[in-house]
Amino acid sequence: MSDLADMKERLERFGHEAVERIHQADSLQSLEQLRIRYLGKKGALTEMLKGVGRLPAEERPLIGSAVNRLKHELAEALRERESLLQVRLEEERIAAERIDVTLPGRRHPRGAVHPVQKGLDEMTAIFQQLGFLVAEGPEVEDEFHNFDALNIPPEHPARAMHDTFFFADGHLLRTHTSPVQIRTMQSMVKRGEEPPLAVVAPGRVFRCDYDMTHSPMFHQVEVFQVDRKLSMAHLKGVLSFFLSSYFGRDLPIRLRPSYFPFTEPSAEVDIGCVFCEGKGCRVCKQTGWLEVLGSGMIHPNVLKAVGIDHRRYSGFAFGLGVERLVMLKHGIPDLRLFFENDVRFLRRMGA
Ligand code: 2U9
Repeated sequence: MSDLADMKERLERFGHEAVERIHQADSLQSLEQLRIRYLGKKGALTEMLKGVGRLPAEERPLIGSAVNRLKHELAEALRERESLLQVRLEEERIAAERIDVTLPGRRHPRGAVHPVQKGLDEMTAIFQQLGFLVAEGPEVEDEFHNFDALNIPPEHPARAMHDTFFFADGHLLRTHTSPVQIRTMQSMVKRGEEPPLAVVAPGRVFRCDYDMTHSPMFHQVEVFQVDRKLSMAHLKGVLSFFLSSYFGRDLPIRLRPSYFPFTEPSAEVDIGCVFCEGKGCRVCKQTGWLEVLGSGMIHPNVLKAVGIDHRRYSGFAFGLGVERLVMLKHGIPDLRLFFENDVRFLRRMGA
């Protein structure tokens, strides 16, 4: 075999092998390595072309064009393989990103208003319906607004350390929402205005007390109205409307004489037992009545403390514990259920 034929054969074998390797390259990286190996500056084909220059003159055109053809052939094979690998890469990416639209959706558990907040909102709305203004105030109070202005003197047991959370500087966590009423009346007087004034004060209150039926934090709704010639009859009318609205049916109510420092006369308010309809059961201790709130005519000293003339004006007031009323309405047996945040309870209550 002549040198020329031998050279051509080796060239062809080399070409076959190179094309084969290119076809087998399975990544763009390995393909790039092959491109460098064959067509790079120091690549095999470049070296071969340099070698063509050293051949006898008559062999140069033949071998030279064969090397050039091979160079183009390999370049074409590299391009082809590259676009194939790119398509494959794109297909893999799409396959990995594919969304199965038939999968069931992920459920986002829906939140709900806490039963205590719901009760508070419902109660507040009933008084708004009657024309009462909603008032809110600070949870950290001073002794004047929480006690003195409400005719609770310094030696009164309600001021003792074991009932009230005090701060070192003499401030305290309000033990009722009455200070909101005091502040509302004060700002009315400050504006140079006179009663009538009708306010509902819903909010969080704090007492250092914790057992089966007491939580150190609970909620109150307090209501008061000041005007000329208000009497216990007006009090009873508002109470009766409120309690029947909240419980969603006509309820008998009764007032029993009682004592609170901020009201005179004072009365505790009962409703006919919602569990036995007044026939007598375990919950009402066979009395047929359930105590639901405290009330009375605003004490003259309270009106004096805020600068309202108690000879011209009178007022009624009452306060209720929201948790207690929500428990009675929904037959909830234990106060602590409100604060444990067990979702089974919260869901049952409407979540
Ligand atoms: C002003 C004057 C008087 C509000 C009143 C009660 C009676 C009462 C309790 C019910 C259960 C508090 O949440 S509870 O523990 N409240 O018994 N509250 S009279 O009297 C006021 C309020 C504001 C200016």
